[in-house]
Amino acid sequence: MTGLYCRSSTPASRMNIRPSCEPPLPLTNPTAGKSGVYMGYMHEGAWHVGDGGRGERRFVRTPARFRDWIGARRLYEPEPNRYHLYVSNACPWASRTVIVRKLKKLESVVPMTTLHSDVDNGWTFDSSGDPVNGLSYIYELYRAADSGYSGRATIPVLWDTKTSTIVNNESADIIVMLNSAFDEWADTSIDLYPQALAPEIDSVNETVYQGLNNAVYRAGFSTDQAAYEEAVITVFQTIEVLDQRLSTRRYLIGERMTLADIRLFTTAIRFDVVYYGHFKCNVRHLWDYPNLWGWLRDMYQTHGISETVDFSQIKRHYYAMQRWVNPSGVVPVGPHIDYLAPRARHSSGQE
Ligand SMILES: N[C@@H](CCC(=O)N[C@@H](CS)C(=O)NCC(=O)O)C(=O)O
Repeated sequence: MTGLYCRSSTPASRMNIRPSCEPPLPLTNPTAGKSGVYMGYMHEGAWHVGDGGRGERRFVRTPARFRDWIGARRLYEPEPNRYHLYVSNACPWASRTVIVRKLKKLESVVPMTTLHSDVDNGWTFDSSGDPVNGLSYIYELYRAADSGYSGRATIPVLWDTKTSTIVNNESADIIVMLNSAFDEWADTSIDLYPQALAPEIDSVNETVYQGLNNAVYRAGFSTDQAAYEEAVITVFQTIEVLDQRLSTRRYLIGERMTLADIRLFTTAIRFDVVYYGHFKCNVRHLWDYPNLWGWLRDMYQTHGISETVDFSQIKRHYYAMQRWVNPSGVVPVGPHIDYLAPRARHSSGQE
């Protein structure tokens, strides 16, 4: 199981507890940690250190700024090796794009650079650097795309090497593009967003985004008791609804996997590992919900998906980098979860 077994000689590993990450320090990205600044933000083209509004009483996510589209007869035409994807395996939003790129077999069509989970001045390239523009930090890409950019320097980023700009930095858009814009070179036997199902997928996506994908962050980043409680209640109400939904079908929309499943998966696979503890979403574990738990193992065991999940990087990124949530940066040893347990679900969704 990727990342669940640590070979380093920590006290926990010597006790054969199977810790799921490296010790918290030193940082494993040699270029990271130099400034002690983990995240930062851009204001009018300049990079600013500090949390830049993290630790607010109620967390409000800033909408993505770049929302252009790749398509035939558009400014951004589909072409192999023209666009570059910047991601991190720690990030649930970026991981959506990693999974869709993999399932559509676009690895040689849309090149990708994976940033390290250890950040320093925001997302930081490792010692091999940015292969496209030779940069050191993701915020420099934002500045290159818009010299007056104000906002957060988030991943994923879909970069156009031809016009040297950011096409799109919203994962919800990028996965729709990856699903069909490159079909001339992709695996067309897989369609994760069939037109006939689009309204239902969109509707489930909205429920999952408001109630889970973003609500776990609203819980975890809140510094206000009432705001936190409201978010956690929303999270568990949504989990109940999804568990119920999955009692009668294998996937969220029915018998085929769609983008709705991928958008839920990247949050669900992080739930017991980081959101339960670090974001205090601890009313119940996800494994306590039989249908959701069966669906999660089913997804994880789908060919190609588990390779995109790196529990070690996920835990380090949240626990060691989000110091406004976890000031010590200490990363927990557990939990040990068997995502490879048999997933014999039949089409009704039941095990
Ligand atoms: N709406 C964006 C959100 C992306 C996002 O928030 N990414 C996080 C990483 S998990 C990030 O880069 N955060 C940096 C920051 O907020 O400064 C998407 O879905 O693409």
